[in-house]
Amino acid sequence: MSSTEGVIARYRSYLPVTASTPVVTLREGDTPLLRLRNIEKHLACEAELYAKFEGLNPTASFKDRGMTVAVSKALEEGASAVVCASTGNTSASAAAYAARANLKCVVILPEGAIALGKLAQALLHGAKVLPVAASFDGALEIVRKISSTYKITLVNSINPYRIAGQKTAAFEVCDLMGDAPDYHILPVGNAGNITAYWMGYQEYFDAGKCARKPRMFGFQAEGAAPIVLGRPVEKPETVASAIRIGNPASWESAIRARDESGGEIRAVSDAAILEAYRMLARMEGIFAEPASAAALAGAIQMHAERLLSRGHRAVLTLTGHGLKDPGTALKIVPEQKAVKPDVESIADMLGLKRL
Ligand code: AN7
Repeated sequence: MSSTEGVIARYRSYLPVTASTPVVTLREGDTPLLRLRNIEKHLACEAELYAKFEGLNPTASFKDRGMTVAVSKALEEGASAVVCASTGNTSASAAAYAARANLKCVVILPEGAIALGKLAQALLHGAKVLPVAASFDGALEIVRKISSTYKITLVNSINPYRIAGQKTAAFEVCDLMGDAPDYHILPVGNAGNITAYWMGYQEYFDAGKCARKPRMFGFQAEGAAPIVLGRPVEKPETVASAIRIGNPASWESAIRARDESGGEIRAVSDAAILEAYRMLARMEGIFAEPASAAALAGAIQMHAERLLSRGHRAVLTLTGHGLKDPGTALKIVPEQKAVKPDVESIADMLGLKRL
């Protein structure tokens, strides 16, 4: 079936849907896999680096792959409302898919900690947005309790339908490359996505659709690295607000993905994240959000340790679009000053030579 019909239509036989499941889709998935040749050259990296740019999903993050399945199943099961906690992207995606399904959507957000674009999305799609004076982890705790006590369906990634939908990204990587890569590198927050990719690669391998499985390398931000530290972080802090998470819900399954694949979960600094963020934009024309850039910061760290060698292929998931968080971009570029609206002085300033 055509890839332009969304991930449920494309990968139906791998997903927990039946002929009677009402499919709620915005035609998510089918995102590009882009070779990062300029960055390879700049780093003198002999391995091939590819970016799976998930910022090109309908609400501009990878969350849409899981949300199409979670919201379709919620509708099938007769729900009238969905709820999630979020660092931003889950709320934007839940709000959009709920709008399309005529479901109410409630989002509980850590107050003042959400990138502007994501907040605008949730609000404009008509979600009931409730900021709380808590971290993401505190917000998730509330959502768990509400959904286990009241009639409202949880659509965070503890909902297994979310993970099922998100595993389709691994299928797409294999379909596009002809096999699984040697390494799959991605940011880790609540740890749903690393869980989902590993599930996807395993299922594709078992189905004979790929001949190998990648080593999974997950990267947390240094100030929000509970899995790396081996204990929850009470006050997670990082410029990458999407992964400002101190007690990931899918902790155990992330560790399984790491260990079963022979991979690692590591940390990268905010400085390295911002450097990678800038590199993607300037060297490759890819505007990804800061959390996504943690994947490239991770690849750079692996390259420095000579983990990526000639003949290796590494896929980096760039989880969300940079337009979600224009504030961070504007903070790290030179301030713009107005110039005189005069051709001669602008040409002078640019050092242009006359024809
Ligand atoms: C851009 O939206 O947790 O490890 O509430 O938005 O699967 O949590 C977002 C997470 C990486 C981490 N990159 O993925 C939320 C939320 C971006 C993200 C992650 C998120 P997980």
